[in-house]
Amino acid sequence: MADLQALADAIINGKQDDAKTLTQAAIDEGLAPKDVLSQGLIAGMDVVGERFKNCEFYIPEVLVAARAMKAAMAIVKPLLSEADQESAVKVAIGTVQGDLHDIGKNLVAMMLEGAGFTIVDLGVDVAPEKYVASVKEQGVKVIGLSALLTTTMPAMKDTIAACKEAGIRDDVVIMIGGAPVTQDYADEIGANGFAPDAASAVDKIKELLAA
Ligand code: B1M
Repeated sequence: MADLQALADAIINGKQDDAKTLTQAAIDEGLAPKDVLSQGLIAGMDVVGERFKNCEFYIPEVLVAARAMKAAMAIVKPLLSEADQESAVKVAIGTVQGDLHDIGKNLVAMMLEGAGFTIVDLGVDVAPEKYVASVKEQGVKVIGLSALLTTTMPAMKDTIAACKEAGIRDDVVIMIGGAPVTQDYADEIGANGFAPDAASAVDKIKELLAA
């Protein structure tokens, strides 16, 4: 019988081959792909996020877990119905204009993907208009802004201003983060939320979407 707990454990322990084998076995046994995703893969990444938040896991453990998740996702994703795929909230994430740091941004993107969100990765040095276009053209519901330089933090404010100017500010949740960023800064520039690390970013976005 398909063992979704073993699949979750394979994700937690970053065992890529086991994750792929157990995912394929569950699918071959006739389990619904969305159950394999939610009760196996996402359940595993939830534990990874929790351990990262509690400092029981560090960045390397998160990266290998995310890699295992990605490998297993490649099996499940094509099998998800269109309805399942469309119901996943789209998050556009990028490092703001002028800033090339992407390690933290990628970690946040991986954790969000692990939590079941669909990620539109806009990359680094992202101009405000690109975020706006992702909302208008790709149905993005959450914008995630990452900045690692004090000199590029104002680009977060500019992006929020661009969203207002384009008339889409009320249609999106805007999340910010990065080493120099604080909750006070989020309040000051009118972002919806701030998170200090990747695992908290997942919790915060869920909280903001539920509000
Ligand atoms: Co740069 N750099 N760097 N750098 N770099 C810092 C940030 C710096 C603090 C180093 C220092 O001086 N001590 C300093 C900034 C000073 C400041 O502004 N106060 C600095 C500088 C000055 C520069 C340059 C200007 C150096 C130069 O050229 N003179 C230059 C700028 C280039 C540019 O961006 N235009 C530069 C370049 C680089 C490299 C290219 C060499 C490289 C980046 C490689 C890459 O990212 N692909 C680099 C690196 C690696 C660093 C340090 C060493 C590490 C950053 C990192 O990846 N941390 C950094 C010093 C340090 O932090 N010790 C430094 C690990 C990562 C997992 O953490 O990104 O904070 P972090 O992400 C966390 C959280 O912040 C949060 O979750 C993540 C995971 O838990 N988070 C979010 C991040 N984004 C989030 C978004 C969210 C929510 C949470 O919601 C959307």
